[in-house]
Amino acid sequence: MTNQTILLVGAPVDSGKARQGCLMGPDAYRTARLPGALRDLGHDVTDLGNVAADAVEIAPRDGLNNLAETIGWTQALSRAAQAAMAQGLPIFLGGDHSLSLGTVHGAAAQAAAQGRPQFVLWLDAHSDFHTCETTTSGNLHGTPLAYLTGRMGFDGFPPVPHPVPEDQVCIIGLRSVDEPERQMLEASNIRRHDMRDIDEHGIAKPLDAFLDTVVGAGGALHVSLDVDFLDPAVAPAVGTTVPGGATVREAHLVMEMIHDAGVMTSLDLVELNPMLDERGRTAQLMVDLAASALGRTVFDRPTPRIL
Ligand code: 6HN
Ligand code: MN
Ligand code: MN
Ligand code: MN
Repeated sequence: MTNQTILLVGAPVDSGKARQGCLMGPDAYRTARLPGALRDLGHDVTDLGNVAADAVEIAPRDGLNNLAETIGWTQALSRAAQAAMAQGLPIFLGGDHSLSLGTVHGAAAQAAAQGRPQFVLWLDAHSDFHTCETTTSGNLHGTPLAYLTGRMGFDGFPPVPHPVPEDQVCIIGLRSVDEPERQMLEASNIRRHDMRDIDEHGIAKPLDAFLDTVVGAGGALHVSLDVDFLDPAVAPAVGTTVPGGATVREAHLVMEMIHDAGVMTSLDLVELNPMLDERGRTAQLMVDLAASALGRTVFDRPTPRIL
């Protein structure tokens, strides 16, 4: 396989929801040996350390939690994403899913500068398609796909000059969608595959169709992997578990197919809360999935170390 230049960018974002702990995610991935796992595959890996949020002053808004802080992260991570993408393939070590407000914003700007269409694969139990007006939890980790596709209702956030076209977004793993999200999704061209769809038809077919579109368009693909895409039985370390998620092999197959398509240009690992983990097993699984997306095959897998 071809060696890639990989930049690890820590994004210890914890402002997107009430339960704290995702700020420890970047160090959990380092401790679970993400850099070593990628170097073992022959990649050139640089850890750029953690990004810090911009200081933003904006009046709090009723019903929205940690608005100023989340805007500060969005600005800082958009810049960090653009800078890292000019050097290689960034992996953003989250942090909760509100970090994608910034990472995809920056990725889309970089793709536009290169004249490439931006595609987004969202692996999640949730659609994260609320606006600041429709959210009932007030948790901004439930909003990035609405922001990034250019919806109204994000006053105070950076403008979105390069919205990702709806038909270039694919969500896989859905099993928890709020009513306003459902209505907006049904009125949209976002491609979406819920767990029933996966049960009936398998995960490979819809993914293959999406990847073929990306390849055909010469697109840049941002992959956003939420821990809760996985079944809570195998990935307990997340605050928003929903039963009935992807199996270990389904998730690896997704990552292996992404690698084979050769189109991934940036990756988020989000929502890991190490406080909720069991002996690091969720962090380890996320590291293994990232390795699959970067070329590890079944035959490369060593006998697991006993931790
Ligand atoms: N995530 N729809 C719920 C809410 O609070 O808006 C859950 C959001 C989950 C966010 O998956 O990153
Ligand atoms: Mn999410
Ligand atoms: Mn989720
Ligand atoms: Mn194909």
